[in-house]
Amino acid sequence: MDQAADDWAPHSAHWGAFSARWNGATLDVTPYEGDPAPSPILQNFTTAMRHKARILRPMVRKAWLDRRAPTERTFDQKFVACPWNEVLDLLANELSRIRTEHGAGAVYGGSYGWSSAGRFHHAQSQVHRFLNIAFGGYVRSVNSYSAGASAVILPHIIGGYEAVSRHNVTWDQVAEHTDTVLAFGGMAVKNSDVASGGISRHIERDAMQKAARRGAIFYGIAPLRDDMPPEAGARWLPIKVGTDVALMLALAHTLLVENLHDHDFLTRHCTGFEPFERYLRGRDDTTPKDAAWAAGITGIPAGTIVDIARRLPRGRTLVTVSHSLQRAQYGEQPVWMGAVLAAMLGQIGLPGGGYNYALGALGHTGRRLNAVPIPTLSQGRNGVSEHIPVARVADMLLNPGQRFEYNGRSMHYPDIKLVYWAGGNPFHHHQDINRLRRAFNVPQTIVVHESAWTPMTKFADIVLPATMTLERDDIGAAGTDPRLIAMRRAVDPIGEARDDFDIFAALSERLGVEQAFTEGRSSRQWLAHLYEPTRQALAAAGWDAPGFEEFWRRGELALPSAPDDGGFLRAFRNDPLNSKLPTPSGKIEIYSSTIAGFDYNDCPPHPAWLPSTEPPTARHPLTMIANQPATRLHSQLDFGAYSQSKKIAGREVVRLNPADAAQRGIANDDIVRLFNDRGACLAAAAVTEDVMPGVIQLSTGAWYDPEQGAAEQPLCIHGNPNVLTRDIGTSRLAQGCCGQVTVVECEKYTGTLPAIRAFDPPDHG
Ligand SMILES: Nc1nc2c(c(=O)[nH]1)N[C@H]1C(S)=C(S)[C@@H](COP(=O)(O)OP(=O)(O)OC[C@H]3O[C@@H](n4cnc5c(=O)[nH]c(N)nc54)[C@H](O)[C@@H]3O)O[C@H]1N2
Ligand SMILES: Nc1nc2c(c(=O)[nH]1)N[C@H]1C(S)=C(S)[C@@H](COP(=O)(O)OP(=O)(O)OC[C@H]3O[C@@H](n4cnc5c(=O)[nH]c(N)nc54)[C@H](O)[C@@H]3O)O[C@H]1N2
Ligand SMILES: [Mo]
Repeated sequence: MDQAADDWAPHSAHWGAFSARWNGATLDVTPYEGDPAPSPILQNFTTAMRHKARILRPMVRKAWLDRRAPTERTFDQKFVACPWNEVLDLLANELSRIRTEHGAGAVYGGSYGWSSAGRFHHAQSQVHRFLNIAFGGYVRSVNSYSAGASAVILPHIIGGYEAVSRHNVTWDQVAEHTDTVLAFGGMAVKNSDVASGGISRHIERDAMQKAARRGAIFYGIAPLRDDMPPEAGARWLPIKVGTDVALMLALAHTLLVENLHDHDFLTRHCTGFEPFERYLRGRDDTTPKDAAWAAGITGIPAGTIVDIARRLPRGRTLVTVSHSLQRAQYGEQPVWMGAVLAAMLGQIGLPGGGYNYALGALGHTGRRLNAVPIPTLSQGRNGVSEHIPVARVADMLLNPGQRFEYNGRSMHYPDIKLVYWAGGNPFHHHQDINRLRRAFNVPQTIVVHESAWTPMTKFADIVLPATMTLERDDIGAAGTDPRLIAMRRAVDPIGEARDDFDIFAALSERLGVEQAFTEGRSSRQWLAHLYEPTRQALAAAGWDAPGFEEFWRRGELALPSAPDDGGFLRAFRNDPLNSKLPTPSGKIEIYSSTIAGFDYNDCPPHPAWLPSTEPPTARHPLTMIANQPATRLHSQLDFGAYSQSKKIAGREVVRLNPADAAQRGIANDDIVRLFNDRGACLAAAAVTEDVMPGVIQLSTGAWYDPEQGAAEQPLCIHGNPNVLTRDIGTSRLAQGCCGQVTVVECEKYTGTLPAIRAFDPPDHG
């Protein structure tokens, strides 16, 4: 399966299908020809393959090898190169030791992260399969950083997260039917650039443009103007961050007092409107949640709120709520209240109307599902039952044995001795990095598979070099993309890098369970094996169903789509008695008796306005938005050409409003220091009216680069916002991540500018 040097290899990434050709030094990249709006993120590959940040050989932290006490981990610790045979022996012995002394429940294998689009060499699937089948299990994580709060609240109130976000209103319906879109958190097309497993057609921009040309009005309710694409012609409603529930309540209040709400829908399809109505009218707390009340909280004039409310019932209205709103304290509330607002309008289940949580947040949403299954690697059964909500990882490591609440249950944190990570970057994705550093100093051993020297690898004990996607063959597929891509190898693996699968196969052999892990198949045989269920389903339905070799030769395969049927919400609308929702009442729950039974004051039994416990203050007057980056996927390939081209003096760019900049004497391209009580970082300023006053935006993904020699709170000299964010759960209900917003102050930085070291390999003998 090797490529001849001048061949274009079809391939795929989470940010798009493409072809690649190695020219001996860099990679030529051509987007998939059928993609109407390919993502510029593809260009990060061009210079990445032989970058100095790549890991060439297995490495072991010197102090860990010596087992000297104390062995506090740092970001500039020394490593020693170790031949594969030795490092695999060492690791197999360490895994056996931990299992004998502490049991499999002392291993944290949550290993959150996106890794690569290929469905076989998907690092997270591989590490989970290895720990389950070859090791006997591990402490796992549940839910995601993406949808931590919504994945837990949605099933209580309307239905499963996947169904509500991915099998609901499509972009075709929006283009054709929708008159008004209330986009809470916007629908930035830089976000739908990305879809896990790959994406062959970026359709969002065209669909919004088509709707706008038809006369549809998009309200971009967000702190940034560019949370909506220009093609949507959106009306920008800059809203104070974290106050969306107040606006939603005021819209609902106006509908109620002007009798514009759909009584019939509320009676037949919903439960619990009465207690919510009391709250809305302020019967118990003497505060009606009306437009004047909300204006003071949101910064949106009362007249505007009333006008918008009156428009909503006049045509087909869609309410969307982005992931970002729930990646914040009390994030359950906007997700719930968005559904209740849509329920009052009575359009849930109609084409292009109702409620679609997270429409446009990723390239999976607003599309038809495939009619056939995609290749999926089985992860086996986990012998350990203990788990944590994923964003509680630092709490777990710091507080073994401590009890915590989650979704109505009282649980406790396990005592973790070994952490195994493959395909994720916690020092990218987790909040409050200074706290995370303390947490990752607790386990005895940290093992990481990576293709590049991320901060997580520099902090680890055993670092195993993994191939990058373009260095191996795989199959790219997603449940809402109509193309299966033969991801052919385009470049030879760098240095001694190995596929994650090969690493786990070699470890399984040392643990005496190689056959169980590999099932006797080579990588090539696995690809053919994983392809087979898709082929069989295609053949059974009479579709083009070539054998694996033929698929591989062609480079891609069309998959049929299921009908655009509105999913379970359409069925429920049409027949609420026979197509009940999977909630306790079978209806939309405006009041949840289940949640009432949990008795959580941080997640009341109906949606409510709960202000953040960390509001802006005189010391930290700015609200920082740490949103998804436009120039890469999270922290992946931050050293790549496109991501680097958008930095200023090598620093990540922070955007702020001219008024806030002027107050602080900050001009374009100035280096600034952002700080709060948790930490500080540098970034390069871009002054723009596209950011509302009082808000400062620093996207995630710049690799953490702590100033050398500093103590508890080193300055990140590159611009990682997670040195500033808060490491708390959204509420006791979901315990989701709160990374999206925090409060900071910002000042011009006049010190000497340290050189960026984030992409340098560590010191090694
Ligand atoms: N402040 C703040 N923080 C956030 C967010 C936010 O909004 N604000 N968003 C959160 C969200 S939604 C998410 S999903 C997370 C994302 O967090 P992550 O998924 O952890 O971020 P990535 O940078 O995608 O990390 C993937 C890693 O896998 C590695 N990798 C790629 N391919 C392979 C492979 O084949 N093998 C191996 N072994 N490794 C591979 C890459 O080099 C990279 O380091 O971040 C979260 N963090
Ligand atoms: N290019 C690119 N695209 C991506 C990703 C990436 O790394 N790069 N990551 C993908 C992943 S894993 C995920 S989960 C999704 C995440 O999808 P989202 O969470 O929706 O994306 P974000 O860009 O973090 O946030 C969207 C916008 O919400 C706005 N916002 C923040 N707080 C508030 C608020 O309180 N109220 C209102 N009204 N608006 C607010 C911000 O201005 C922000 O730009 O994105 C995906 N798409
Ligand atoms: Mo995410």
